Amino acid sequence: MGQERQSMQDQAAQRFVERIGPLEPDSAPLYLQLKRLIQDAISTNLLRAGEALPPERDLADTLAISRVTVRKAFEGLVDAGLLVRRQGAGTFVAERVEKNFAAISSFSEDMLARGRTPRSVWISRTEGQVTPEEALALGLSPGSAVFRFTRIRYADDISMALEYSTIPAWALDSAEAVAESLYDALGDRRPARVLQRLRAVLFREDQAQLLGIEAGSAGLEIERRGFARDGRTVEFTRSWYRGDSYDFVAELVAPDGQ
Ligand code: 16G
Repeated sequence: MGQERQSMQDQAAQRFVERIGPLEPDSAPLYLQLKRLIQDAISTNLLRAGEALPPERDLADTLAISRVTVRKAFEGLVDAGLLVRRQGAGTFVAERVEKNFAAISSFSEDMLARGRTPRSVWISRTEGQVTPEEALALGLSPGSAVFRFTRIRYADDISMALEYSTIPAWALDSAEAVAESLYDALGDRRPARVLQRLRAVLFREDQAQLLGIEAGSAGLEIERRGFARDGRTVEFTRSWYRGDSYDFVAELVAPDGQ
């Protein structure tokens, strides 16, 4: 490799290190520190989706650490879905999933539309009686029967969200009726109109463990109340989306006459 090209690559690695910030030699293991620095830079959009990372060797030289340490940090971030490797081309910041807020869609539909495979791990699937909070959200009388579903949602093998859903018993034949997609199981009772509330959240330890992310990571909680075509409330779901993987996009139009 020509000296000139090598020095340009060193400069690129140097600029990268200036952006993500320094390692601290005497604190946590270096690969964990590097992983955290890159992760923070992705969460805050300092590193953009699709951006190339410097080659492992250049980054190792610039940081004066071993290449194995850099590789370990990169591998952790590839496993977490934040970086992708492309054969022969290098390592890149993964594209974030853009969720359109102008249309009602299900998690499965969102993922399939992007060529990803939706998958869920069930935490619980139960039948019970409404809690006071659910009764208010679903407009049900005390004592009404509901189904509750708690799932970890994945795109391919990357964890994306935790979802806690409560569905009134009239809307489904049984809890087992929900296989992969709740909206498929609801069929023509799936929401035709929804009300949503968004809130910034930090993942608790137990939730972070389920998603394989660090406790305290930033996320977005979306509370959805869904109404069937006949006007009845058919869904009360709290979705906790990973803040480092999702962008929420909405098209807004000015009111008439402006
Ligand atoms: C989405 C919905 C959630 C719904 C789920 C159904 C948002 C914010 N949340 O995650 O309310 O229960 O899709 O997905 O859009 P499924 O049909 O794949 O189970």
